[in-house]
Amino acid sequence: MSTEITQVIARRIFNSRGDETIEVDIETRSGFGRAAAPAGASKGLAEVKYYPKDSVLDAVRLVETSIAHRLIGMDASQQEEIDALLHEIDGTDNFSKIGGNTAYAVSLCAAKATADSHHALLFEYLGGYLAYELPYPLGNVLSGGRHAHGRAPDIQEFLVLPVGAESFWDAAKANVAFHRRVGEMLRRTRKTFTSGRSDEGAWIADINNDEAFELMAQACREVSKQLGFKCRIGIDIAASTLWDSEHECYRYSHAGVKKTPEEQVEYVLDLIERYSLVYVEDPFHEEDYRNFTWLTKTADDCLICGDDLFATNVERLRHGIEQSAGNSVIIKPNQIGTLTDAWEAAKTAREALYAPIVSHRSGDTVNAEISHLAVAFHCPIIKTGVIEGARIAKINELIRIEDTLRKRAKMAEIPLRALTRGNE
Ligand code: 2PG
Ligand code: MG
Repeated sequence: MSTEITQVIARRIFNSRGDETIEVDIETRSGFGRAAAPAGASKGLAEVKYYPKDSVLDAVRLVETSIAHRLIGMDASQQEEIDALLHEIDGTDNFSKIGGNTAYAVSLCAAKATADSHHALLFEYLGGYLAYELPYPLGNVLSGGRHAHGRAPDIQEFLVLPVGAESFWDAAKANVAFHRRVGEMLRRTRKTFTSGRSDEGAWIADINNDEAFELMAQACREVSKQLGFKCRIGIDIAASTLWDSEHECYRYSHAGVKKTPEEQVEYVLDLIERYSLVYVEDPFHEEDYRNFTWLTKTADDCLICGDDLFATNVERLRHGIEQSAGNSVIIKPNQIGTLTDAWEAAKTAREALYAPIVSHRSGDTVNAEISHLAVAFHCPIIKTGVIEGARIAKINELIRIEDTLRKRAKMAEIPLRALTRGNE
């Protein structure tokens, strides 16, 4: 069995939004890997640059002219060496020369080719025998903000987390039931509702934030009762997309209001209390570590998660950890470029008792590597959609992983006191 790289090919394909993205194939003497990169719509400023001159074609050519020949002959299992080489060829600190998505596709592809060479699944190869915990799926139910067009809530995502589920299958089923229930409620109560859905498969409706919370709360009560275990609600405010840096305020354009940073803090805290939110992502803009710290301390039974804040960047994460800003972090490998960098961020988070949460992107592919990363990186939660092809692919892959693990499979523990006190 040999993991020596014999061929590297890159091409353009389309992501779930119909945008071009890069796909890479790597052949080793004993195996084959294929990986493609996703793309965000609400991107953090600290994310790496996706492509050289924003051109996927340029990225493909770069792989052919400057990367492939350097990889051929290397050992695909030497992940750190491969990722260091990508950094060396690029030479910038944000992958602006070769593109972070180019790096990600190559890096992930090397891991997949190695796993295949060993006849192992990706999570087994990366995580070994000790990777047997399944993450809870954090599912997107209602879309707003930059993920919707026209009239929709200002908050980007209204999410469900089936915290009481005892298996991944039950958790995934709960999210589908929840999503369906919200759809039925919208159809019953809103004449203008067309059953439209966002890129992530979440409903888009002409409702405001308050109405969205009420719908979510009602669905939460009903579905928890129907299933006999607890579901909880979360949100991704994606506050950087609401932030007006010139006037230093958050603009809720649908609601027609603006909030000062102090009002935003009060608003978020009130939402957490009123709807017993279990998860709040990016409640403040991406440079506001100070308010993240305050909220984390005050709402100590809620996951306060940094996505744009940390951008899967270990230095930003360490800066946050020093100030106890947040208690969880979104891990989107293409925000940082390589598997080694993403793993470093997840490991740093775990060591600081922050929950690492692997996440999809709004423009994604039907590939399901993040499902494997969630298990291999010991993430208690995976963030993805409830339905829609690219999301279901990730959910179904976790169902397969649970099946493969059989009796060893176990749900991961969500690090919140309120949850360890039992299934309230
Ligand atoms: C987010 C993500 C995924 P995008 O903000 O968390 O839901 O969105 O991929 O558009 O950055
Ligand atoms: Mg986000």
